[in-house]
Amino acid sequence: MEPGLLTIIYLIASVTFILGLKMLSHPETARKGNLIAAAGMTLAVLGTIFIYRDPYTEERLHNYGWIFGGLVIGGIIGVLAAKKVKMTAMPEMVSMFNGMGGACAALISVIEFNHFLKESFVIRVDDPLDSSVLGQGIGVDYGMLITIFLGLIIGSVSFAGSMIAWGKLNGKIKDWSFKGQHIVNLGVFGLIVGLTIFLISTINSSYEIDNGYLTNTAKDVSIHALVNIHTSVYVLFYLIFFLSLVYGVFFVAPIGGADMPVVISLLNLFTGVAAACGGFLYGNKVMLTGGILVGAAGTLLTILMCKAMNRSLGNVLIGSFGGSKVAGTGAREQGAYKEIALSDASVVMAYANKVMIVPGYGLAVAQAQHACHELEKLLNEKGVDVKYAIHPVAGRMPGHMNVLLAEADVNYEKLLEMEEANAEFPSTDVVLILGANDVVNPAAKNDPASPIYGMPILDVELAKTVIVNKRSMKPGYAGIENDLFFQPKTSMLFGDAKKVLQDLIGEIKNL
Ligand code: TAP
Repeated sequence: MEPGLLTIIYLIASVTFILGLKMLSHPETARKGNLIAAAGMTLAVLGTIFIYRDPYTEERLHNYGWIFGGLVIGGIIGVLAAKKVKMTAMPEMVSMFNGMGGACAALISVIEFNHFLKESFVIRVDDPLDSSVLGQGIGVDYGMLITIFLGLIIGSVSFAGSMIAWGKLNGKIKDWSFKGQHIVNLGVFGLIVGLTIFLISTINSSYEIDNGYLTNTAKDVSIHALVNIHTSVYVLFYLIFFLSLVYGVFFVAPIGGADMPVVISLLNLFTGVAAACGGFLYGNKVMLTGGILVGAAGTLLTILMCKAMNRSLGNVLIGSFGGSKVAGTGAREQGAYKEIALSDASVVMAYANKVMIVPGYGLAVAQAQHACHELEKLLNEKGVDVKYAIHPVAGRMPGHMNVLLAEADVNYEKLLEMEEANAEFPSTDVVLILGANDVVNPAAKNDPASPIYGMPILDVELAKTVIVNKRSMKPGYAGIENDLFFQPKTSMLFGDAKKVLQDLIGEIKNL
């Protein structure tokens, strides 16, 4: 049972998780929110290690060597990974860490399944020799068994899927699919569900068949020993484990690269639910709360991202958007584009009333956020009103641009969300696009054959002049050409974003 102190600790930890999540929704409070939630988690972990008692045996945890060994090794890996990771590789890391959560949940189920067979039945047998006691209170704890299987299946899918997502995001794994894959996926899923139902009923019948046997035999015979006769129980259990891993791979492998953020957020949801199963198994309220919060946050984020791209979740999972196939405008003849010299670009901006900067993935690659802020300040000194138009999926993770610009101390008030920015473009003199591509691609509005058709975009072409900075005419993440670059209003300013911004700053200073 949980002593009162532990209940209070868990309550405090749960409150810090909720507070932390709330604070993460604003760049100014995000760091603090993260620290508060981490402090709450530390408190919950220490409380569990030193105060928690097993609900059946009333024993405290005792494997301190293993526990602290794991904590230290995991802590060191976590700190090093967090320090080393580049901002552009954050989605990969999120995916990897999410996968580890899924693996933990699956392993908890593996361990608890063994405990279940060994202990859960026996605990309920008061006296195997007294036939009057047998049959009363003995039986299969279905709630626990179903939770174990849910944790196993969801955790394994989340682990395997996250590993594939990780490989895709860092370019090590290519999109992979075969004809009829969705049918095969459905088949594997059906098999997992069927085997699980069969196994649960097998465990139940093992007990019932052996019930009479138990009544007539020696007192040392435990149900575990009887269930153990059926090694097929274990074989089936590990088969379900294996098939769930296969399903995780098959589920994520065909999904296009540009849809990975939605998939990662969906896998996050899975890990949350799998962790909540662990909390349920251990009767651990803080684990349950943490899992539910992760699951809820993952659900909301998945819905929000689908909305930002104007697509249904089904379409994301089956549509293969952003995959290796280049469709739509990619095949069309684009005509000519024009370039603008640095000096001309600096004059156009310095004498504008209003400049809107559109940051994209390239800004993060170039680490040009500080130079960008410097340009903004310089233009402000010249009386130019400068704002930023933030597309919800610009970059490679939700909030990527917000985090990047917050790092350079850009005033949060200057960041306009897509709808606000779109309302301001008609009154904007110059749009400066810094390493963005898909999020300003008009094909999303006017080319039904395009894989990004239907995704809301920043309507930059409504402004008077559009300057696009990128290094070449190569496509962006979705792998498709961009009509915007060939429009009469648009001029290309080629080069690495940081270098171009520094040069622009130099030019404007000399005006
Ligand atoms: P992208 O469409 O990927 O375009 C980025 C552009 O930056 C590229 O065309 C590239 O052109 C340019 N670039 C790269 N390095 C540069 C550098 N050093 N200096 C200047 N430019 C550079 O980016 P976006 O417009 O931000 O759109 C994001 C895309 O990623 C969407 O398709 C979205 O669905 C997807 N996605 C989003 C997320 C989230 S949640 N944000 C996660 C994963 C994927 P050059 O090579 O010619 O320089």
